[in-house]
Amino acid sequence: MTARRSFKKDRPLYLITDTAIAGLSHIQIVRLAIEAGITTIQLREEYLPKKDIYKAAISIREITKKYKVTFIVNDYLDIALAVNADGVHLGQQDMPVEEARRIVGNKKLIGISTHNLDQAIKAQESGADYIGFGPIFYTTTKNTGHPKGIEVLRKIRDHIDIPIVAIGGITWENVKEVLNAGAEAAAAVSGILTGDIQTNVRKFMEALT
Ligand code: 3NM
Repeated sequence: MTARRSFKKDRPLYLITDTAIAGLSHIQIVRLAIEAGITTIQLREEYLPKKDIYKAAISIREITKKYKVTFIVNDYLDIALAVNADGVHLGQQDMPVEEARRIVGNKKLIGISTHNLDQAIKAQESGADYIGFGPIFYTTTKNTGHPKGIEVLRKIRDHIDIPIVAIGGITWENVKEVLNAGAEAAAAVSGILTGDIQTNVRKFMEALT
């Protein structure tokens, strides 16, 4: 039995923060999303100095702990450890999962972004707790290649056992489709952060019930 926290089976929605899209700070985004019922949050920040990312992570840890929301830090394993986040999310260009595991041990989640079947299989073999897989649909938020679509998601599901977090162009209108195709959770940036965050989270939640 592992102490690592997995995705909530009930309404598994994974928000990735983006201050430019939201026009709000990370902590403002997180507060609104938690009030509306989000279950997992990833702090993703590509531009701020690390000390500011660390400060944001401290505040997010405080509030996610209070509301029992899973908190994952993108890219920065040291920040995830320093603030005692629930996990870290790595990219294909980051340190290998095995090395991250050696550092964080078994009590933290390690997720890794994947974009094809080979990467997904390798992620599982390397001991990742979950994969991000995408982009499922068209997205302008990050360039991670052409959309893979639902059929490829099903294929990935058939080949691996660890949880899949589907990502890329996911909205409250198509979220059910990706969960029906075998993803354990859906991750969204613009689908939650464009417009009214709380209305969007609630629409996602309704779609997932
Ligand atoms: N990773 P939106 S797609 C951060 O394919 C990220 O691994 C992706 O943003 C991947 O929900 C993506 O606005 C951006 O489409 C997702």
